[in-house]
Amino acid sequence: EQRWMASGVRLARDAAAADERDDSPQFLADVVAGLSSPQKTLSPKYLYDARGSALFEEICRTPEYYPTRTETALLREIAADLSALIPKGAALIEFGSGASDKTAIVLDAAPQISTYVPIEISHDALDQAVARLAQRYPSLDFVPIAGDFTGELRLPESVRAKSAVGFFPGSTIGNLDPAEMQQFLLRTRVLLGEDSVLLVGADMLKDVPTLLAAYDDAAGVTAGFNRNLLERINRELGADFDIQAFRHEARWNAGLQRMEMHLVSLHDQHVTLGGMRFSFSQGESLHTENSHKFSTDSFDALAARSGWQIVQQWISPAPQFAMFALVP
Ligand code: AVJ
Repeated sequence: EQRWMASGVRLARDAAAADERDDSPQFLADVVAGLSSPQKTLSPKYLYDARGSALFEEICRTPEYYPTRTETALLREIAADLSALIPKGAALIEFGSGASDKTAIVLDAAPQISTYVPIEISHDALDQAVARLAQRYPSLDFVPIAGDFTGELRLPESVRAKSAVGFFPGSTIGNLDPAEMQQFLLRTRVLLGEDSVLLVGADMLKDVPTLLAAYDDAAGVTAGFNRNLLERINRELGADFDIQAFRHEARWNAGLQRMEMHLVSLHDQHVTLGGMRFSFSQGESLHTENSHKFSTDSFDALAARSGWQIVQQWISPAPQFAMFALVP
């Protein structure tokens, strides 16, 4: 037990060290490209450094941010149904596992799971989650993967030999663009194989005030989470963003059925980064995240064009949040 735990944690750290070398030039290139486009934009994956991951956990505890507690309650409610879909000896592969808070609900309901494969971009979050779950599930095998779940992934042979159950909760899928959602689902079908099941949590369309409040909580935690991206750019890339000169804004985009987070410049200003100068005019925004909201029809259409079909679905009472079970 101690042996696999130690090796699992070491695996994650080795990957972390490799990633830190490789990530920084990519981060710089992505930020420069994003600040150079007419609508300035940054990838939401960069919100999740150690501080951003901690702030996201704090968002989940605000009264306004309903998705996490709604999905958690839904998972508890349907745990026996989920267990019935999971074969004996299966590997549970979680995409963007974060603190792995919801995983225990599935693991408790489905003791037939032999292996847990968390895939997470934040190395700190991954290490902490594995250490915590390893104590609670001493006979479970852990194969942590530190990395970006939208990138090219390969599973070790020991995992590929097992039935795969994909787990993608949190409506993280909603952070992707429609083309990226399709690409992720197509790749995941290849990764998990023909006999797999993929469990996807998706936040549903609802009244706009509920959505706006969820992405702009009164205590300002979401605002801090959004601004942390600028702090990270200053820290890691040596930029000189004046953090106080940007305000957090949550917007509902009705045409594209998504919540958007922006950082809006309070006045005309310049930012320097990597020897380049970027100008912001007063009121100009930097777009930092999309959270698409779904209907059963829109999710069904997404699955159909991405090589999957819905075999079962569960939807909570309002505020509606859904869990979809997909098969190839
Ligand atoms: C966990 C990424 C799905 O989009 O609702 C929370 C992130 N952003 N508040 C979401 C988030 C602002 C969250 N995801």
